[in-house]
Amino acid sequence: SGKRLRVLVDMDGVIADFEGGFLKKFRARYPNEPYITLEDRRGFWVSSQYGSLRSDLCEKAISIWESKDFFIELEPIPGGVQAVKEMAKMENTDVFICTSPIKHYIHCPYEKYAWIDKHLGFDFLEQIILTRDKTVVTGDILIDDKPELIGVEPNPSWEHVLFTACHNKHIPPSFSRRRLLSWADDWRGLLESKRH
Ligand code: UMP
Repeated sequence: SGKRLRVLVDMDGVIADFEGGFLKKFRARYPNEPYITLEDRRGFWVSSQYGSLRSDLCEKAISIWESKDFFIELEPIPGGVQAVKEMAKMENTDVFICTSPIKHYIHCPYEKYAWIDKHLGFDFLEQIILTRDKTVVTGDILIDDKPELIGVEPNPSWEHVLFTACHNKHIPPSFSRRRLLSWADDWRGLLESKRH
């Protein structure tokens, strides 16, 4: 009522298909190594699950997203780009893309900007927040597939809405946390629920 709504939208796993892009490039680069299907993914950290499959697979997994062109070539998650464009055009609504770059910084931050330019347009570069700690960013909602968002701020201003991904879909429903099952789910209703 009278106030603008600030929506923070995560990038990897929410609008850009990190998991699909990873698996495709891992299999292409390491055709003779075992891999984890998207159906069998558990836990946010791909590197941890690969490392538990066989210890040397942890660094092989990391080599994939540290490579040039990994982030820019990620496919959009179905409906995500359209939803973000639509919410950005809504009255009294500010949308920011809030994403954590990897610390191997030679390609990733640049390619995240290039991806947003390519899929959401040059003007959307104004809306990018790169941070490793999302708890210090203020907003009304954060749509993110990472189950645990921790940082230096113990009481973040946003409500974390868990976006369903292959790695988190087995986490049991919780009364204290809402989910968005996909971009076909009712994200408009979610935003409306925060305007009161
Ligand atoms: N990431 C890793 N290791 C993994 C999986 C992902 O470093 O096993 C990176 C990729 C993304 C970042 O840059 O973590 C996730 O960012 P957010 O989706 O939390 O913004």
